[in-house]
Amino acid sequence: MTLISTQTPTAELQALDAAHHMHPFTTGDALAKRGARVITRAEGVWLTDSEGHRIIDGMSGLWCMNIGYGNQRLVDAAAKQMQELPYYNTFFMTTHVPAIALANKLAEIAPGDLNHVFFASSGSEANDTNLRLVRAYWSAKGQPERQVIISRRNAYHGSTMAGMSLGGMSGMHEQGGIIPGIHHIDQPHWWAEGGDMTPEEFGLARAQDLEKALLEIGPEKVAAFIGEPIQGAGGVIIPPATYWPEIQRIVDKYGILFISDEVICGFGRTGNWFGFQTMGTRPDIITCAKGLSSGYVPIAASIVNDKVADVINAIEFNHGYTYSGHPVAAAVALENLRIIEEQNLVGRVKDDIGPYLAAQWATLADHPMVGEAKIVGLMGSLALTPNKATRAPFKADAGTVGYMTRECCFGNDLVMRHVGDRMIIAPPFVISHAEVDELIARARKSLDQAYEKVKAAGLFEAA
Ligand code: PXG
Repeated sequence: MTLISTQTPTAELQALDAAHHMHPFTTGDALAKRGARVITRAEGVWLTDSEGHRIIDGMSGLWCMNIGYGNQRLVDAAAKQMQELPYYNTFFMTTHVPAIALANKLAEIAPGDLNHVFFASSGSEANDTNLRLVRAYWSAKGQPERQVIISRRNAYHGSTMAGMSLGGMSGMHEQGGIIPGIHHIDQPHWWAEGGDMTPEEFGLARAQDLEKALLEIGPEKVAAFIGEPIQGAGGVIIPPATYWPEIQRIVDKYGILFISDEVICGFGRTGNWFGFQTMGTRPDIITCAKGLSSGYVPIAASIVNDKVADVINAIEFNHGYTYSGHPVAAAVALENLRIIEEQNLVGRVKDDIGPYLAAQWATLADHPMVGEAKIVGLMGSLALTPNKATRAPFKADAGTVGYMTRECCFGNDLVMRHVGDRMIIAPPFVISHAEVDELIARARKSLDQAYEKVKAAGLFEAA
């Protein structure tokens, strides 16, 4: 076996990667031909690849690297915990200090009576837990027929069977189908689906789809509603202001449980500790992952309110993972939360770097290919269109122009993703003003290059 290291030439690393490594959400054959970009180091908001390029990470890895790369305190917290107690479980009447400390910290940070924490290792797992929790809750309350979870099309809740089924990604559903008892309603995506309605009218109408679905299914069969405060993987879709208050009204009226999936929005991304605080809702359960540890180690959590915990704690909930509350992961997450508090990073997103990025991001709206530039906290999106007035899609398969734009970003050493024909960013909270300027300059350059290519290919036309 070849000795593989960061000294190995890029082409060789790429060939070895293609030979044995299967990538998520990737056509393996196509990637093998092109060769994957090999990331070797990172510091702050900067990635370095095996060819020495310095890349600005406008996506915080996968929406998780909130405190920035290279934080020694997290390294030390992991090393210390590994020496003291690298592993023990929390089954069979045992516990350990990192799990106790992190659960207490989360109960302190989460507002109201969101006081009880069930640990997992990924957002998908935590949503699996949530699905089992809400069904166990109703069953324990003598209403086992309450099985259905209502979610939204184009939502993302994970990639396990339950996470994928809760999510509303048709491309995932097509590969093997979904589990029973999940019902999807339409999303509050005004730009693409709002037609002639005002955003406010549309937001209200899409929220009222929840009530329609409840009445169609029968409210006595519905266990819960799940939603991301702002859809992330769906394209940073910021709902109209009328949407969430109406959802909360309906959830309250029918007494179903409400799960806020905070995997992306949680821990400061929207300028508050949780996205539901930015949207003004009152969930019973929240899903946390990613920013909980800033991605340094895998850890996730379901935080549930007193109402849910009172019922679940009275039964044996037959559920749990080997790594629920893993001590090393919990110690790292705790240190991450301390850093967020000490450096006031949530306040920084709300009052300093968030507004600064928002002002720069808004300048991109004058680009000929950008229909709107929207942002909340540090998650933003650009809607690409050949006609700003009609919000028309391009005369090409959906995502063609987005992909062409992403390729230009890639060439300019900027990680700015595309979802269909939307461009999205979610940079680390520690990004400086100068780094925001650099990000915006690279984004504009990439948009300019893409615009020329799109015109040259005859695609700058409404479908
Ligand atoms: N809920 C939400 C809202 C997410 O964004 C998950 C659950 C699942 O978490 P895990 O840790 O199981 O991946 C996510 C994950 C993308 C992308 O392309 C987004 C996610 C994951 C992978 C890719 O934007 N979000």
